[in-house]
Amino acid sequence: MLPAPRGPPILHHEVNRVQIQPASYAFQLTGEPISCQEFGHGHINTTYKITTDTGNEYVLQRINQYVFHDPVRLMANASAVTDFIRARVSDPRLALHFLPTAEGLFYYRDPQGEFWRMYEFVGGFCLDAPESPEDFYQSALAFGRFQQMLSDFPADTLYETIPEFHNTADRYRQLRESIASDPMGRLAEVGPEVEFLLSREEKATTLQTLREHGKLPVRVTHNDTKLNNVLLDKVTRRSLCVLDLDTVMPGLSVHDFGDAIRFGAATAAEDEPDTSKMGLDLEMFAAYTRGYLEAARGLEPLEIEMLPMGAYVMTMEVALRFLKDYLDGDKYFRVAYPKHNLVRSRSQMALARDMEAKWSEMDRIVAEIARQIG
Ligand code: GN1
Ligand code: MG
Repeated sequence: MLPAPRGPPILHHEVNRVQIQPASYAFQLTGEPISCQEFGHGHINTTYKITTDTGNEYVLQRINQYVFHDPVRLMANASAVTDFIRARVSDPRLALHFLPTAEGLFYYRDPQGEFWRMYEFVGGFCLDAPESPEDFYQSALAFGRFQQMLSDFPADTLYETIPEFHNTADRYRQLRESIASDPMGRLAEVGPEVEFLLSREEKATTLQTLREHGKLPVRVTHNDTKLNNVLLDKVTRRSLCVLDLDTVMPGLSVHDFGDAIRFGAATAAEDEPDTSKMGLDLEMFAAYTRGYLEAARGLEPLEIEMLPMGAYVMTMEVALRFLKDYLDGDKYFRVAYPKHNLVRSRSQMALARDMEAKWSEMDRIVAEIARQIG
C-alpha cells in the first residue's frame, strides 16, 4: 500500500489531485513535491516536471497504453539499457536514472490502471529545433555514443515494445487497410497525399528490403531520434544523454540517423502548415553526419552509403503514419487541432520531395565526411 499523500496538493485541477500527486509520492523522491508543470513536446506519453521543496527536479511520465501494450516489459527494457550505459560512463548525467517505488519497481500502476515512471531531471534542456549546427552536431554525438555504447548489449534480451516499428513495408500495408476502411470518411480529401505515398513505395521500402536480405546489420537502436529526445547541458550546451527509451529495440542505424535528420535538419517545424517553408538544410545535414560518424564507429560501408536513404525513408514513413492516423481519426498521435495530423503529413511530404531534389548533395556530403573521418 502507498502512504497517503503528504502535504498540500501540488496542483489544483482534479486530474492532478487525483492522479499526478499520488503518482509522484509513489516514487522515492527527495523532498516534498511543491510544483508540477506539463513538460516537453512528445506526441505519445504525457510528461510533467516535478520540483520538490529541497530543489530536486524530476520528470514524471504517464505511459500511453494505446501505443505501448506492456509497460512493465517496456520499463524492464529501459532500466536494463540505462544500467548498461551507467556502467560505462563517468559522469552520472550521461545516463538516465529512473526512480524506484517503495516496492523497488521502476513503474507505478495507479488505481485507474495508468502506468507512471519517474526519472531524475539533471538540469539540462531539450530543443525542438537546433539553434546552430553545433547544437545539432551535439545531438548526433549523443545518438552516436548511444549506438556505440550499446554495441555489445545483448539485443535478444530486449522486448519489442512496438513490433515492426520501422518496417516501412508493413506501414504501407497498414495504410492500405485504412484507405480501404476509411472509417472517418476522410479519404476523398487526401487523394494527392495518398498518390504521393503510393507512387514512392518501392523507394521508401528500400531499407526494409535490404534488412530482409541480411545486407544491413541489426543493432540495438533508439528508433525515435528526434532532437527533443536529447538532453543538453545548460551551461556548455554539450549533449548529456538521450531520453525517451520506449522504442529501444533491435533495428537499423540508418533509421536512427534518418529520423534525426527528418526532424532536426528540416527548415521548418514538423507541423508547419506552409509547405513552401519546408525543406532540407544541408548545413545541418552535414553537422549531424559528422557527429554521428565520429561517435558511432564501426558502421559498415553500406550503412554509411545508405544514410541519405535513411533520412528519406524515415521522412516518408512518418508522413505515411501521420496520414494513416488522420484517416483513422487521430487515435495515435496527440493532436492540437482537427487537421493537425494532415498538416504534419503534408509537411513531411514536402521535406521528402526536397530530399529527392538534394539527393546527390546528400551523397556527396556523406562520402566526403566519411573519407575525412576514415
Ligand atoms: C512520436 O513520442 P515522440 O513524440 O518522441 C513517435 C515517433 C514519431 C514522432 C513524430 C512511439 O515520438 O515514432 O517519429 O512522434 N513515437 C512513437 O514526431 O510512435
Ligand atoms: Mg520524445
